[in-house]
Amino acid sequence: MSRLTTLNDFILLNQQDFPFATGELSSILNDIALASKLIRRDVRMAGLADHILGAEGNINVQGEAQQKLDVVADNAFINAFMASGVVCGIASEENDDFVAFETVDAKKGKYVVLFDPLDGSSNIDVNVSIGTIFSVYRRVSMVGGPATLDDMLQPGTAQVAAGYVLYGSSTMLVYTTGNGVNGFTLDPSIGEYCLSHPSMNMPENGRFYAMNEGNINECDLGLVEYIRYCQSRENQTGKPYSGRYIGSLVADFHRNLIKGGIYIYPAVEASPEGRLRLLYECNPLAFLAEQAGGLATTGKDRIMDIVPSSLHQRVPYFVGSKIMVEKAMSFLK
Ligand code: FBP
Repeated sequence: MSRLTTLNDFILLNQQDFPFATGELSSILNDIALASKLIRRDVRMAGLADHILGAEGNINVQGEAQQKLDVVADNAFINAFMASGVVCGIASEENDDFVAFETVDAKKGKYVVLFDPLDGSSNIDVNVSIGTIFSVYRRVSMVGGPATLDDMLQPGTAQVAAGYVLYGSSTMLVYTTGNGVNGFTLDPSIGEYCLSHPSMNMPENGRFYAMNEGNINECDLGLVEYIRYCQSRENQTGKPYSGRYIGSLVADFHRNLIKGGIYIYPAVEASPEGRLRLLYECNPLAFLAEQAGGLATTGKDRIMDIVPSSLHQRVPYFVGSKIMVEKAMSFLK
């Protein structure tokens, strides 16, 4: 039987691929793995432990009712990064402002991490797959000083690593450092993430489309036409595509990464700029999509070229198989 490749093995084996290889990025990836194991433990206990299910009682900067698990997950990641000594600051969906870590060690950190600690919050209480999304940048501010807003507001093209954790029937960590995309499955019996999906490639075309069609009457006419095309026999399969919308971006993205497909969250009346957040939802998955041969756009522009203007800015999002995203954009044109 071939030897299992653990996440740590893989990181060390591939460290030389990373231009600034000093082991610091490796420790950030290991911190993410550790925090995700703590969250997985709570996710699995969700129905049995009072401190996990339901609303926390606060409204976050997004105007959404914070779920207890949102806060548990947020704290798990902040604690992991604060203790690392290589991360000088973070920004997350659950915090109004970015957080610059105060300790002397942390200020020496060369990286910032932006993350959505718990994606798919509306699915927590109904036992549907949820996830964590993360994006890592080298700071642009002076090492030794506090992290700044400029460190957070970098275009997606400046990401040095990005990925997600999917808490589903199994727990998976999928990430890129700009040298392809690899997936690791957590083996609970040994508590290790093991390489299960090496060199992931998103099929160029697919037959799954994911969109909240409850918004269809508020969409751009071109998009309505594209959804009709997906439901027609005109597409490359000669059969209607299958609609698959889990309502957890990470889970929908993961399916499309493996089987091919498109995920769409357009600008709608309720969210004129779109619903999804550029910095810690769209940019990290765009980096993965492009590294796996897919595309990520606003319907017009490449997501990773956008120069961010605010921490929680939203954008319309079209991500998935190259041919499907190009087709959707042709309808929007
Ligand atoms: P959260 O990070 O707050 O969960 O928001 C993102 C998200 O839940 C995505 O995971 C999902 O695809 C989308 O919003 C669902 O939105 P809607 O309920 O409007 O379809």
